[in-house]
Amino acid sequence: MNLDQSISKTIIISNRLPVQLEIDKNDLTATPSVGGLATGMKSVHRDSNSIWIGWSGLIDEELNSELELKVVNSLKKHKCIPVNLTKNDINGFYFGFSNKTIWPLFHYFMEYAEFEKPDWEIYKKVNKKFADVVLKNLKDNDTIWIHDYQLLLLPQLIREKKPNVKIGFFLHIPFPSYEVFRIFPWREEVLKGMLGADLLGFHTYEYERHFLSSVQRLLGHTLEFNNVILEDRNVCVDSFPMGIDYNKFADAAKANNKLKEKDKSDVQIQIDKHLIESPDAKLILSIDRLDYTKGISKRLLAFEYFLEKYPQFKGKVRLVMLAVPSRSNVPQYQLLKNEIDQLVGRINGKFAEISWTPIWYFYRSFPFDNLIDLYTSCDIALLTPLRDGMNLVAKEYIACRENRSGVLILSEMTGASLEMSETLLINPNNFEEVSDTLKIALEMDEDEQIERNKALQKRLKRYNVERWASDFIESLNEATSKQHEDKIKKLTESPKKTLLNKYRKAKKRLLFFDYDGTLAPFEKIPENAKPTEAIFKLLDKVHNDPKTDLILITGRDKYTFNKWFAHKNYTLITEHGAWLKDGEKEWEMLEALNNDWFGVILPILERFMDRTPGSLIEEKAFSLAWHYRNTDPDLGQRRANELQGTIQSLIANHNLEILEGDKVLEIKISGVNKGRSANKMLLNKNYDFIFAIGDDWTDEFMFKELPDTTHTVKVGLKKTIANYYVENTKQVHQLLSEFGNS
Ligand code: GDG
Repeated sequence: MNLDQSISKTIIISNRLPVQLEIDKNDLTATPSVGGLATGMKSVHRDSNSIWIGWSGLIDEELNSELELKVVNSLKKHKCIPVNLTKNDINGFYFGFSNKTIWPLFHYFMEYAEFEKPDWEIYKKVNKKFADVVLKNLKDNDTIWIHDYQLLLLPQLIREKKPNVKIGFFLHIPFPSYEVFRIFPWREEVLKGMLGADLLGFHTYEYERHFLSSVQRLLGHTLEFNNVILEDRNVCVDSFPMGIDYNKFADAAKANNKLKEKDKSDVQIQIDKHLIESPDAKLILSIDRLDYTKGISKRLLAFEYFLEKYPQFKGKVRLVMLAVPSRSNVPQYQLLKNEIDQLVGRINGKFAEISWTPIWYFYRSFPFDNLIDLYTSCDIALLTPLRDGMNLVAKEYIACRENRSGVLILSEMTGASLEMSETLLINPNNFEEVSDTLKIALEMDEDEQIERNKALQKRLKRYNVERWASDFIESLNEATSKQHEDKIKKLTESPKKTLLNKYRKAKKRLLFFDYDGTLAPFEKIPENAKPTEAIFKLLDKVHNDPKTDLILITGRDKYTFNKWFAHKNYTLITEHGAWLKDGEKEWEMLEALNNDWFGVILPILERFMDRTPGSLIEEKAFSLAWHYRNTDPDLGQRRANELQGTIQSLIANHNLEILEGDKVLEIKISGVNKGRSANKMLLNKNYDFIFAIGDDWTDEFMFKELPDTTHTVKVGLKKTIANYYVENTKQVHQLLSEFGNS
C-alpha cells in the first residue's frame, strides 16, 4: 500500500469500494466501480494520504481463505480495505433497507418504500461491521470521511468508541422534507446516527434545511444558524455541491476529438457513419443508471409526444439512451427494466422508417472512452430525473464540449440544476414543456450555445471535485477546531478542582442559581418543573452553611416561587429582579414598577397566542411573557420576530423592553434584569467568592454585570461570556453536591 503511515491519514468509507472484484476461475479481476460517488471520490483518493474502506462486491460465501488473502492483497494495491459481508447481509442491508427503504423514501417515492424490521436489524448489524473495520484501522489523529445513505448510523457508532476523532459525513442523495422523513419508523435512530459526525455535508441548501428541520422537530435540539447544539458538542451542517474531475473529462474529450480514423472506437465509427449519412440529423443523449428516480420512462413518453407534436423532426433526431444496469435484484428495478424495454420497442415500432429508428437504446455499462464518444458527439443532452441528489452526468457533458457547442436540458429536480441556471431547465412531469424545450434546443443558434456553455464551463472548472473535497475537509477542520475552543471552556475536573479549592478557602460566599434549564430541566408544561426532593436536599446542604448565601434567581413569577420555596427560607429573586424574598423576611419590591401598560400589550399578545398554536401567555405582577416552546419551531420563531416588530414603537413609549429568553419573549419595564438585581445583593457585603450559573440569554446579564472576579458557568453549549460551561442539569446537581461537601 502506497501510504505514509507516519502522518495522519484520511479514511474514506463508502458502501462500495472504488474497485469491484470478480472471481474468475479462482482468480480475481478488478474493475473500476461506476456511479457518482466512486467516480467523484476516486481522484481525491488517488492524490491523498488515504485509505478507502468498503465492500469489495464479493460475498463471504464466495471466498475461501486462499481467495480472501488474494482479495486483501489485490485491494491493498488500490489503498483499499474490505468489509466482509455475507449474502444475507447484502440482501438485508443493501438490496433491502438501503434500496427498498431509504433510497425511495429520500427520493420522495413514498409508495415504493418498504419498512421491514428484519432489514432494519441487518442494516444496523452491517453498519456495526463497518465500524469494527474502521476502528481497527484508525489512529487518533486520522480524519474519517463517511459517504452516503447506506452508512447513516456509522458516525455515531464510531463516536461512541472514539469520542474525540474527527468525523465528516456526506450524503449523496437528497434529504427529504420533514413531512416525508417523519413517515420513517426509525427516524430518531437515523438522525442520532448521523449526528455522531462533526460535519454533515449535503449537495444543496434545500437538503441541509430539510435535515435541520427534522433534527429540530424530532429530537428537539436547539439550532444556532447551521449548528446543531448537542449537550457535549456542536455539529456543523452545511452544503457542498459536488463537482467533477473537470480536466479528466475536458482532456479526454480534447484527445478524442483529435483521434485519427484508425484509432477511433467502434462506437465513434458508427456515430460518424450515421452523421455522414444524415448530416442534418441531431443526436440527443441521455445517460443514467437504470433507476426510477432518473425519470427514464417519462423521458421516453415526452420524446414520443415531441415526435407527435413536431413531426418535422422525424428522421432528423435520434435519442441515444444509455441505461446502466443497477440493483437488478430489487423488484422495482426489474419492473422498470420491463417498462423501459416495452416503451422503447413501442416508440421505435411506431415511428421507425427503413433508414431511421428514433431511439438507440443501450442497456449496459460503457467503458470510459465510449462515454466520451457519446459526450462529444451528441448535440443535446436530455436529463430528466424526477429526483436526483446532484447529477454528475450533466456536469460531465458540459465539460466534454470542447468547442462549447451543445445544449443541456436538465430537470429542475436535480441538485445540479441549482448551479447550472444557464442550461434549459424543465419539469420532467410536464411533457408539453419538455417537448417545446427540445425544439428550442434543436433550433438554438450556436452563438447562444457557446455563450451559455462558456459560463457553465468556467464554474465547473473552478468548483471541481478536488475543490469540493478540500472545501469539505477544510470545513471539517474548522468545525473540529471550534469544538476544541468550546471544550477549553468545559468545566472539566481540573478547573473544577481549582473552583472548589477557592470555594473551600473563602470566608464568605455568594451563589446565584438560575432555576429553569439550570436546576430543573425544561418541561412541556412549566408547572411540571417543580423542585424534587433531591434538589431540595442538595440546596439545603449549601444553604445551611453559615458561610454561604444562596440565591435562587429566576424570571418566573413570585407566586410560583413562593409556593415552591418559601418554606425553605432560601433567598429568592423573581421576575428578573422585580421581587426579593430575603430568607425569612417578607417579599419586597426591588424596583419601583407598575403594570398600567398591560392593557396596551396584552391584547396584542393574545392575538399572537390565538394565531400560534401551542404558544401561551404568562402574566406576572410586572411583566408579560409570551412562551413559544411548544409551537412549530419555524412558526414560533417567525411569530416571535413579528411580535417584536409589532410592539417596537409601543414599548418605547411606555419605557418597556423586550427580553429574549429561551423560546420566550418577555415584556417588562426597561432596565430590570438579573444583572442589576444580582449586583444589589453585593451592597455592604464582603464576599470573597461569588458564583453565578444559568442557561439562557437572560443569565448573560449576571455574567456581564457581576464583578470580574465572579465565577460564571453556563449550562449548555450556547454562545456565552461565562468562563465555563457544563453540559446539563445533572452536572449542575453534581456541582451543587460538591459545593455542599466542600
Ligand atoms: C449518486 C446520486 C449524485 C454512468 N454510466 C457509465 C458511467 N457513468 C458514470 C457517470 C457519472 C456517474 O456514473 C453517475 O453519476 P450521477 O451523479 O449521474 O448519478 P448516481 O450514480 O445516481 O450518483 C447523484 C452522485 O451520487 C454523486 O454525489 O450526483 O445524485 O444519485 O460520473 O460518468 N461511467 C462509465 N460507464 C458508464 O456506462 N465508465
